[in-house]
Amino acid sequence: AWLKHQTSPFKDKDGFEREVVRHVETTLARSLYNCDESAAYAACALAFRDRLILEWNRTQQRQTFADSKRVYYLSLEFLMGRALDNAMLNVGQKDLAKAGLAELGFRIEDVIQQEHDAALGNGGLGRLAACFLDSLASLNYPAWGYGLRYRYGIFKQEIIDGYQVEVPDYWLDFNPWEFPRHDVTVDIQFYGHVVKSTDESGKTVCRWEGGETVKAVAYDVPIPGYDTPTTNNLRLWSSKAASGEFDFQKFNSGDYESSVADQQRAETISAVLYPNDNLDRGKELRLKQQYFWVAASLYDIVRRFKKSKRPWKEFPDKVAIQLNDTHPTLAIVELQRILVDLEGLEWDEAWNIVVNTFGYTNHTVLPEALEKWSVPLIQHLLPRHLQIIYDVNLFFLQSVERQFPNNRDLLREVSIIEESQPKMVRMAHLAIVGSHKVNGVAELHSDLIKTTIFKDFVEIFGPDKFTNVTNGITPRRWLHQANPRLSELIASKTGGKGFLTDLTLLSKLELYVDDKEFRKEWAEIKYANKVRLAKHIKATTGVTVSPSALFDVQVKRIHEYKRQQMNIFGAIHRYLTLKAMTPEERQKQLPRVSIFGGKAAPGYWMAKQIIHLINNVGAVVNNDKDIGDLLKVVFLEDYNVSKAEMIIPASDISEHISTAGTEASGTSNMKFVLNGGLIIGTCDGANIEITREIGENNIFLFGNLAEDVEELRHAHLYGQHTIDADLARVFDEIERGTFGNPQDFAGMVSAVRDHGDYYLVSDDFHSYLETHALVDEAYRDQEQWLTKCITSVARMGFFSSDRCINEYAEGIWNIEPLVVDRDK
Ligand code: DL6
Repeated sequence: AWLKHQTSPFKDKDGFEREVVRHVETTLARSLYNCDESAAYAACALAFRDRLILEWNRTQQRQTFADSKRVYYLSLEFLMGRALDNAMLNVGQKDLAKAGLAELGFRIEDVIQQEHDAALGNGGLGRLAACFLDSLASLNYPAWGYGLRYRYGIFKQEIIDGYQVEVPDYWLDFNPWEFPRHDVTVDIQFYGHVVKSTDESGKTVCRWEGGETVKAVAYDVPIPGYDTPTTNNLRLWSSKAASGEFDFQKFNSGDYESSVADQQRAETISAVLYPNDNLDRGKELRLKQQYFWVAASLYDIVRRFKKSKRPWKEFPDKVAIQLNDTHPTLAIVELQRILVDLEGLEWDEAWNIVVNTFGYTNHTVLPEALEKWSVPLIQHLLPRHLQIIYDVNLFFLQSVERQFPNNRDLLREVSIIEESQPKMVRMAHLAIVGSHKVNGVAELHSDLIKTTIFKDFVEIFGPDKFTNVTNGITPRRWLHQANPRLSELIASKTGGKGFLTDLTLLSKLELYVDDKEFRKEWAEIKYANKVRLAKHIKATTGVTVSPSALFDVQVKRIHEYKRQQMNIFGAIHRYLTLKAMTPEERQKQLPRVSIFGGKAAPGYWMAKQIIHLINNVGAVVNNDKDIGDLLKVVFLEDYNVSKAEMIIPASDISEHISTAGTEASGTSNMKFVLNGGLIIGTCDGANIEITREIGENNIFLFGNLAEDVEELRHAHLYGQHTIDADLARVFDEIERGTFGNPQDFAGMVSAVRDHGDYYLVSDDFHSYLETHALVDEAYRDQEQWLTKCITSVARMGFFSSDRCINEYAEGIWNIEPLVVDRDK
């Protein structure tokens, strides 16, 4: 609807081409005769960027004049992927660009492929933040994202001789999507000491002095909404030495190395993304990153608020800040410091403002991922913040004591400070105490946090402070962009592209589930997507796979709790079963391709073993003449957002098989179903709500329930457990050396067999195999399978990140969209 009022699109194909040529010849200083695909990408991106800038500026002006409440989404990770395709689709001009590029001699697909992924995140948490930015803009909410501009995003993964090798991801050599704001800088202080004094009225005043200063420089990235002029801002901070480029005095005296040392030390802060997913390592540089980023962001937010000249008590009426996990929790302390130390508010008045401003999203119950920082480290780096944390804790514990007198156990449990050696600051506790709402990311997860890790806080604050917002995904990227033909087919049956902004319209597809032509086209699209993936597999791994085989996909970070080990043990079991068959029996089996992808954190030894085993199994199985097409095992290198856009639409069945109660939500499960693939999964995270929406008949659930996990683990510890017989066969084969040196996999095997099987692989293995047998059986009936796929897509309306953002807006942020009326 907006397009007809749009003021900044290309008028026509010729207008677009003229802009591309202009950028090639002037901005890039190249002639059209040596314009390759990478130059065509650069020029095309610059041409679209020029258009975005106009709407971006107008959006910021509009939001400022309207003086409406804004939400600020603080996330240490934004896993954005590529921007050009998204920008073209969101402004509704991809077809025009395709035609224009074709006239200039380029295929749009090849041009799009030139772009480097913006990979400033590890996995689900960072990608969720990116989906949220898309929904916030598409729904016209006044919103800013704040993050760090890492010079190196998540590493690139190469597989060499079956092992993961990490390569740095320098993604900034050409990035047309960011705008350095050299005029928007903030000095960030570290170390130093606190000076106490008394003012004229006798009040104690604290001042943080000394230490060192680092400069934060803003880089802005436009976030275009879909079919709306709203273009929001993602502000990423980069660190620089506060004192300028380098120390001239040292340079002049010949001390060249130390003349640049300050500069290098400062730049280290935003140099690299920590490559851990669901793991807290407690490194000083990470804490520096966190404070650097939240301090710069808060300075910026406060500066914007102060321009309005409103009284401080109105701050929460104009500002909502969402903490994406505990990484930005220091923002709570920083705002309290600003209000009390710098603005002179009384403690209670300030604290009231703070609590009403912040919301905290928890994304995990895994103990190893819950952040804690050592008190001595905070004392050293942020001395005034530590004092504030202690005061917050004191007042909190005093109130708990009043509510539950003489309960020392409770005080110890909920204290922000853990009385360990050294003492630790529990960031989740600080985030809960300093926020007005705490949410989990799927129903089971939100229930679990209320009954396990945060149960005492529910007693203290009451249940209303704790809520659930089930995650969602943007249908623009994860359907329209990733699977354009399916998107078009859906549009043709649901009355146009409206489903892209109201995903519940997918339900209309159920009317066509028996429509022959529709079904035929649906099946053709899936097949074409599989052919495309098969080509990629051949090109990158050398393995030939048949697009008619069942494509079984597990792509996500490699983690024991996600249980890729169970998947590869299952594939070994399948291989052994096939080997034991007569050729006649084999002929009756269903061909399958087991596709894996995902990165292991560089220091996660077990995850690296899993990758190695997958590759070694592939090397054996894929070259076994007895097996042929019946089983292929492939590991796709360097899984990232743009690869996901190709892999997900090609899946028949995907695996979401975490130990029950460990995966907070998962979001790729939603992406796979939305693209017409079925899933095999445990009763965990959002799988449960997906089942409720699409129906039990359309999903393959297996395994123990979250409520049984504790008892099973207990049984393992006391030796009341025998290993599953099929799994024992698999282990025997590994130990026989069939898949390479058994020593390489001894850790994986013994974790399950001898060391408590914490992730319950053995407990779930039997039902996992049985359920895969059901998958085979179901896939043989292609007509039934297709019905399941179409029905499932029709029922996925709930999982749009638009629904999710509307829930946050209403239940947590109390913000309204700023609707744009171009007719006025
Ligand atoms: O909420 C987004 C995403 C969930 O879908 C995943 O289930 C969950 O594992 C992930 N959590 C984290 C936690 N990391 N930290 N800290 O990445 O969040």
